[in-house]
Amino acid sequence: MKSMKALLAGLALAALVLPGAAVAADYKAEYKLSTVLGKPFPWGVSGDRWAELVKEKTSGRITIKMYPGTSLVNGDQTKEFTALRQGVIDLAVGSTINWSPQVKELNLFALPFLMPDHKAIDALTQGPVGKQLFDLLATKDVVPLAWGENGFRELSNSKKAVATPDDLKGLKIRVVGSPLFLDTFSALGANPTQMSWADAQPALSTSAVDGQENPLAIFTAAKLPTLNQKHLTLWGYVADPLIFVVNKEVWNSWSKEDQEAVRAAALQAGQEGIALARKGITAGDDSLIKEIKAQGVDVVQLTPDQQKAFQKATRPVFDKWVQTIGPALVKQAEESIAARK
Ligand code: X2X
Repeated sequence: MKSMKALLAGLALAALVLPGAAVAADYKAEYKLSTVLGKPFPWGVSGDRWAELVKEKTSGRITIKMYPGTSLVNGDQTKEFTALRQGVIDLAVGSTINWSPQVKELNLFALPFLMPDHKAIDALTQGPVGKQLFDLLATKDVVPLAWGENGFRELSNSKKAVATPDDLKGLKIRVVGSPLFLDTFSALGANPTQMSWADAQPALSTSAVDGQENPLAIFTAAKLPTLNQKHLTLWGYVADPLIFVVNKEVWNSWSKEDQEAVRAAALQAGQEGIALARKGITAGDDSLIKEIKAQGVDVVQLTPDQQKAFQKATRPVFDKWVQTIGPALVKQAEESIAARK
């Protein structure tokens, strides 16, 4: 009896002296973070930065390892969200496009010509639309923490300059795994084919497909001009935000203090990542576009009238997908964009 008391007193003392150790006992030695792209792509830099900031802000209590190439789901980007829900993935910095097969509202960002500029993206992610989408994600076994950015997706191909929908006729274009993209490119008369990013690069290099669409930071970092992509059209038809999330069970296993550290780290990494994703592609700083031209790529910047022709051709697709996404959410998005500063 006496020794039991002593033991309990000793345990209580240990808990007082070593609170960190007591908490850390239910923590995993390492948490798995999924991304499609690693460094030096802005996407990979964001994931890496999140991991680094978490380590710093939790004094090493939480260690995150990044798995780029969506390797935790064998490269199948469209399975990432499901794996995250199931706990196969602990955290992710994921694309709205890749999660849209499971979360149909995320197709919002792929509505052709919804967002005219970067401020329009911010009006959505930082406004009521962003909040509604986070509330929705929170009902799906994940805790959304911050927005990042993949970016405006520009069109490239190996065959010819594209300035009108007619120029796209018959071109074989690799698109991401969301049916909305098939509809958009079919409406433009192209021949879209769905594949993962991992499959896209060999398909471009062997000319199994003629073209693709991705943000300019990816176009350059993946060296697409060396994969026959000599024609680029700046049309800004859709933009893809990224979302920082944690699996809910994992989140619940952390102390309040650590949860807030992980959230603050995500917000900071997200902000830095957005700045990086926009570097060199704005009116104020178009250095990346200049760099692309210097690589011998023929760059077509659509005039507003030329852009309208693409918008008109894809309007039926926009209208069709409003029904899937939800008319109220799309209306809120259009209002937020119209009111942007
Ligand atoms: O597959 C793509 O095109 C990429 C890398 O941009 C996404 O994951 C959405």
